Amino acid sequence: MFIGPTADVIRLMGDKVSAKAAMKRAGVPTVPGSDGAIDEDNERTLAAARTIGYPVIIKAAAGGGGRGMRVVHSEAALLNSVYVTQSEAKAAFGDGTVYLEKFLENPRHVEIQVLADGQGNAVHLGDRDCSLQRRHQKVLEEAPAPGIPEEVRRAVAESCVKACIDIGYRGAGTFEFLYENGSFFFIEMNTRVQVEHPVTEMITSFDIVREQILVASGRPLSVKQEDIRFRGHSFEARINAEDPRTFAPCPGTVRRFHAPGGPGVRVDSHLYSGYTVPPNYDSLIGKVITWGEDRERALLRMRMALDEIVVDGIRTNIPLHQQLVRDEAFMRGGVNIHYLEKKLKS
Ligand code: MV4
Repeated sequence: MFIGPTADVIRLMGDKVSAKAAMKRAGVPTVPGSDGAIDEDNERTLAAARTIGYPVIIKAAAGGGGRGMRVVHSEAALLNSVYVTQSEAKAAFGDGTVYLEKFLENPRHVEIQVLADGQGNAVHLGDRDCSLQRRHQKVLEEAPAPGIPEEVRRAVAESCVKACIDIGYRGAGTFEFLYENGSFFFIEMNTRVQVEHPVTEMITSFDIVREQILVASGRPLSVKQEDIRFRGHSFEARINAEDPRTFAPCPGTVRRFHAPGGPGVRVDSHLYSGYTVPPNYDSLIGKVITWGEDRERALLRMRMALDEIVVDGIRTNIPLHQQLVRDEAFMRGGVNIHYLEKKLKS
């Protein structure tokens, strides 16, 4: 049996144009854009971009995760960029459909976790901030997203719940948003459990994977929104087998592995002393997750956990994490999606 959302909904969300349209209809705030695919009518395309205002971003409907996108700063460059993006999309995804959006210059990546049973019931499990990323790979995530007004937070989460019911969603899902100047803008929906789900489990004490399996087997959701209580703060450091300078994957044999422990520390990993990291897969080899009564305490625990963890014999990004948890801007909270790459360049 397939455990997850229905095939029609997976297809719907895989097409970013129809996903966005469905979310907009349901009342989820979306990025201002072309409201549909770009067609052959160049005057219409130019008019759409003029209405949106430059800079605009051209995105492939079949893209996602940072593939098939192009930023345009002036009308003079628009039509050629549309053509190039369509050609690349056709070659990469077999679908040349593209659409336009206002390009947000310095947003944060904030996402909402949902669970739905496809029987008219849906809940949200709050938000996560995944802005610390490099080349569209998330590095260090947290929940809740810091510094968001509670009213704004609640409104966007409730819009996601409504959208789940409207589209008949079943399973665990994530609504991805850009957050800039106090507003949320939907960009994509992920129809699966994501790597960073543990930070949500830590602040809700709710087992997302268990519930996903239950709703997939036809059970109604086991909880109502008012049963879900949010407590404290959580961080997740993704541990990668990679060169700390070049970020090239570094498979090999782990000589010594020691997992950090203690209250508020969770480690999700298959590592053991003597384990060989094969070269065939993603470089993610573990996740260090911490919880605290507040952000500062969760971060202190992460600092201690990263000082305690031992992964000898292969190169990892642990030194990067040790730097990040002492970074002043990160400690203040709320850095944007460009922060890590800028910091790495300097
Ligand atoms: C954007 C954007 C700015 N404005 N859309 C990149 C991956 C894909 N999921 C959407 N992405 C972006 N869409 C508009 N209208 C900036 C990005 C983006 C980004 C988004 C989330 C996390 C990291 C990112 C890194 C670069 C660009």
